[in-house]
Amino acid sequence: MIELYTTASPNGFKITIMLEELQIPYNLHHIKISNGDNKTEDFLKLSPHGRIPVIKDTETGIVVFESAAILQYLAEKTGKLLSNKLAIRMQTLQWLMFNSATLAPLLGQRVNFELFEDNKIDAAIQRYQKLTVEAFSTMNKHLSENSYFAGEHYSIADIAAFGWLHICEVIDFKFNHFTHLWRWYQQLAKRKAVTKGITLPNKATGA
Ligand SMILES: N[C@@H](CCC(=O)N[C@@H](CS)C(=O)NCC(=O)O)C(=O)O
Repeated sequence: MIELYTTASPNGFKITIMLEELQIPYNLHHIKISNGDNKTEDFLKLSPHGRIPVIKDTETGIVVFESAAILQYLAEKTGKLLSNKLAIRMQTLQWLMFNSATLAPLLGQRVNFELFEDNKIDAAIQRYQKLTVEAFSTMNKHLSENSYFAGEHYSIADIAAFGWLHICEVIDFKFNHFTHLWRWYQQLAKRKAVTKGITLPNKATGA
């Protein structure tokens, strides 16, 4: 059984989408960040940096934090959504890492400076708008020649990117003029596991 500790957030959505795609049993424990649930002693034993998502696989005893590592673990465990063919596997992992190292941190800063920060700093707002639009453009170009991030193969790289792109859609960080990225987004949004994955953390109770 997979024990998942998460909330409704871009990094959290990735894992509920993945578990819904895999159709494997899991328990969802809702971590309320505003209550500081992610800073308790027990939670820090699972996720030492105090962030969601984190999973514990009771079958193997393995605990994994960092959304990309969790996606990879679940893919390895089930043999799904990460090909064993080296070229496809590397294409998947490179876009998975692009998400963790480039897209997600840049969008996180953009959300902070554009929406959360009381003191609006023009230079910071413009910098993160420019860098996120540059990332959208790179993804758009790739998707103009490929159905998914790993070519013709739907994979964990798509799930990782969707978590953040969905938040962009919700908070109106527009990307629909990047027509290939928008086509890909709409295609994923129709998947049953994706619609369920982005609503589930809201419904969970407990923790
Ligand atoms: N790189 C991490 C980022 C995790 C992260 O920042 N999670 C946020 C929610 S999306 C969080 O737990 N925030 C709580 C906090 O900052 O105290 C991942 O991909 O899992």
